Amino acid sequence: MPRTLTVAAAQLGPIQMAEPRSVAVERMLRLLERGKARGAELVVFPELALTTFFPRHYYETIEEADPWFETAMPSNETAPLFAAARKWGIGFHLGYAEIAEEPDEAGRMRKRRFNTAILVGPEGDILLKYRKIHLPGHAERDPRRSVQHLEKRYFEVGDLGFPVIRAPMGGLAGVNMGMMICNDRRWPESWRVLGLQKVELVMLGYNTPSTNQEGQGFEAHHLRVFHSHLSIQAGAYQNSCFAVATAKAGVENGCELFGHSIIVDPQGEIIAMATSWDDELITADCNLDLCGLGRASVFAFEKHRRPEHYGRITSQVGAVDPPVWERKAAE
Ligand code: CDT
Repeated sequence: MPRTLTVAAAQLGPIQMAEPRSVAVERMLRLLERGKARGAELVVFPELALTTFFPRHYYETIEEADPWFETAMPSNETAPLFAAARKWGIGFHLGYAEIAEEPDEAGRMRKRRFNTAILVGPEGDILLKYRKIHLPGHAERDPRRSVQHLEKRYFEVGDLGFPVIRAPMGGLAGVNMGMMICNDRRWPESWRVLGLQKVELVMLGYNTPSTNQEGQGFEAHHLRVFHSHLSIQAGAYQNSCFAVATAKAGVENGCELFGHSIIVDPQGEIIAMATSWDDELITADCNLDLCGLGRASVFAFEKHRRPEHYGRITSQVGAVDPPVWERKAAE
């Protein structure tokens, strides 16, 4: 019997600033119901799924942005998602902005803000939490940009690493599941840390502008989606896992985000893709045994990895100049 899990990417169309969480949750419940009808056992919602992508808006004090954050999970507003998961026996992945009253690295209790995702099991338990590590953008208002990307202002770097959990999902007794969020997908380090924990299914949500907002050189529009897919397909292939990558798409208060949510198999092939930039559910039956092929051959880590030569990856952040070649004096 193959170990098959039916997964869904529940892409969301735009959420405008004025739209309350209850509207987003109502739309997500409809997608969950559609997922149930199509046999999905695990539904993946996007990054910051409950609100507009607020880091594009500048607030002088960070506290002014607090209304975009959740202080509890579940909350009154999100409880219906947990109830639906229990009623239909479906797991789900949800991205949201989190405020936690927690000790920091120095042991000081304070309000901490993260770009977070959780994995909820079919009985409504939170099985896994991840806090985004690769925060893109900038911390101060950038007058050169027409649209801001202030994730470095509103969020701290995640402190939970890239965790993987083995838990029952759908009809399977144990599935190795891990998460990353949006920009993390562009960094092979994120994938490898999950791969080193035998991840079988990576879930990720994203909010990606469909044009380059930085205005530092030309980037053709089609490359935006290409780079997203390239990163996800490479990550899945090189770590022999499935990936479900779900967008928030469409025009939010004049700012366009691309869709093209995908489900990718361990060969790196796209096995389902969204075609709209609106609420849309795509599904795929994932035979998790397919993760075994790469792991037993080209990506048998235990046989082929050479960590003694990878020191720079963890000891160095920026790139350094190589030595300059010089002709050796004739002997
Ligand atoms: N949300 C998020 O992380 N977005 C970034 C935009 C960066 S622009 C290349 C992303 O990597 O998609």
